[in-house]
Amino acid sequence: MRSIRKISSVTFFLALAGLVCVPRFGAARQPQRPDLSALFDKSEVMIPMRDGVKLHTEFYKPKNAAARLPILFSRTPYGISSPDKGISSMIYRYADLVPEGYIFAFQDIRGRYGSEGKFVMLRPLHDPSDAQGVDESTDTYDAIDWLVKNVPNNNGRVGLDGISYDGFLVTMGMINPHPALKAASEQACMGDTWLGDDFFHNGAFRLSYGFEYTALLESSNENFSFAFDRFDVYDFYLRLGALRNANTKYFHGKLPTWNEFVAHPSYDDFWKRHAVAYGLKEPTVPNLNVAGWWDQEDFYGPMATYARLEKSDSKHLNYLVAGPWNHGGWGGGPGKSLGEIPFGSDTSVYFRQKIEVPWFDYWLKDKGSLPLKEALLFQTGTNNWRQFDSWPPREAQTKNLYFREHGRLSFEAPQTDSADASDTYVSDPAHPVPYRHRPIDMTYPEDHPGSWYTWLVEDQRFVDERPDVLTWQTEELAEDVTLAGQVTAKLFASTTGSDSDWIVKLIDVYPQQYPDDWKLSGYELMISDEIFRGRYHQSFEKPEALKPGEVTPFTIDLHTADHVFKKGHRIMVQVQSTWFPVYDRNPQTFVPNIFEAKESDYQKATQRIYRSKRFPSSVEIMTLSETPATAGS
Ligand code: PG9
Repeated sequence: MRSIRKISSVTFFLALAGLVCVPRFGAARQPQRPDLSALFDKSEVMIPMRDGVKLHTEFYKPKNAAARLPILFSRTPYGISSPDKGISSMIYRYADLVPEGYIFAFQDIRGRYGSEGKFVMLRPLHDPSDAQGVDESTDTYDAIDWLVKNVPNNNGRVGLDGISYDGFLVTMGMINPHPALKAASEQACMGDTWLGDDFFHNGAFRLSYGFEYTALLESSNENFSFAFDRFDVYDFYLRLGALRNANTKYFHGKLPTWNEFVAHPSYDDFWKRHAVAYGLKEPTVPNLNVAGWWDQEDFYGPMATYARLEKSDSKHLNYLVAGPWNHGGWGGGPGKSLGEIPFGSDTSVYFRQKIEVPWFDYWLKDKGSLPLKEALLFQTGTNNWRQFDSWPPREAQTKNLYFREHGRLSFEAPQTDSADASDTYVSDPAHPVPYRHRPIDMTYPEDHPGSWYTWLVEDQRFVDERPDVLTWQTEELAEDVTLAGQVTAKLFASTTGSDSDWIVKLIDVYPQQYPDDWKLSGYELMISDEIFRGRYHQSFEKPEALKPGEVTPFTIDLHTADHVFKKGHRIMVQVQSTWFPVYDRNPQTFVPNIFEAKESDYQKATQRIYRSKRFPSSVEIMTLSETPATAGS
């Protein structure tokens, strides 16, 4: 395929582990790190699966280990081997576990890098009536079976750990698990790529992510990077025009996942079978779900997986940690800040040393005690770790922040029904609102630190002045407001078009004078956010046109948050209809399939957000007056 070039896989893990400044798939600057190779004996094997396909695996045994040791196992599509054939860089992700005494095993999944077989993106579970069927669950089972039988001096216990795609593989490994699997930690697994993770959110297509990630994984059996003809991809995607041009101009029908996007724009069985909820009915092994509050890729997944398993967690196997991180930010580096936002302590080090190490030591080595009771969350705004018995907290109260006249946001509902109790803007697909400030570089740049990793904490002032972004905000708060739990937008809106996107952002506005950190003066920090594609207001399965001019209620899940809006700050809500190019542009004219829309379908529309007694648009938040116990720092 033209327009793509091959790049090294090794940076993915280094970047995830915060060991290099150029993240994910870019060319690595050599990290400063201890050389762990002298500590291990490396073995490289091809492990046969039940259908005869062999998967490339490396395992690392500590030299001269006196006791039998557990195996920490991680599977990945991103390539396990170092280019120099030395020690796998994946081991540096687990540097804090090394002194504890673990055997580390890493595996290339089916069809990727050194493994045989065919790669299938987020391969769903096989049809149970097919006795020969394979999937990531059976592959994990077969690999664990081989490892416990063949790796010398193992203690018969295996832990599974992984972030993102590797976290999805952990979750699949928990379905019909091997008896030797004694502990798992799914971290930022994608729970549902149509409802809330990488590819779609509430039916809105993640254009730049879907485009670049599909090219990355499906152009070859190794990572490839789409070669853009310009730095600012906002401009690239705008020139791409209608979505159907992606295949016409670039992919030519050769990328299976892109073709699936086109074939399955709505929430049909294809997406449901890919969602982890499909196969994961109850907890099977102790599992630590890990999420980052500002994860730009997979925040929905770990929170939904935790919530789902919690419903049947009678044996107390299901746990949750959420911290102030971007995607995988806990896996390396200190985690002392994200973008401009400081957290007062090394939150990622705390996670690795005080939570992850004790977690695996407890289950795999009978050592110590569990580092958390149920849910351990980092409260942003106050920068504290806090323990919860349940998440969301049962004792939280619901309050609504109502959109009011003159851009005010208030806990008091509107009392009148005047005809003009609404605010309006024109949404123009030809001039979409950028989701981060321009120039917008590609998702995983190779040669410079990209801004994808921190866009969720960018100062939202960069769109404040746009006429197509509406803003409501409170007065300066007279006392702290503790948000703990669910955030839900309840919009009453109309459009002159017949389809529309609604984006809602809940923002913490810092005081205009902020001597603690002057560069944060007046900063607008997003706490919760989400998009909703209007055509799905009745059903995610069956899209329906909106009736032009008709007031329609939209309920948008903005997920959970644990945040204190401090005294002297303000709470702000913004609403807009484009967030480009991370999301494609809604044509604003209803068409059966947006992937097949024509250029002429993309039309301006006038949007109206109501704020009357009858149509009281608001953001509902869960608040706490009591502060649960602080856990540490
Ligand atoms: N978020 C990545 C992903 C994208 C799409 C599917 C699966 C995973 C990742 O970081 O692995």
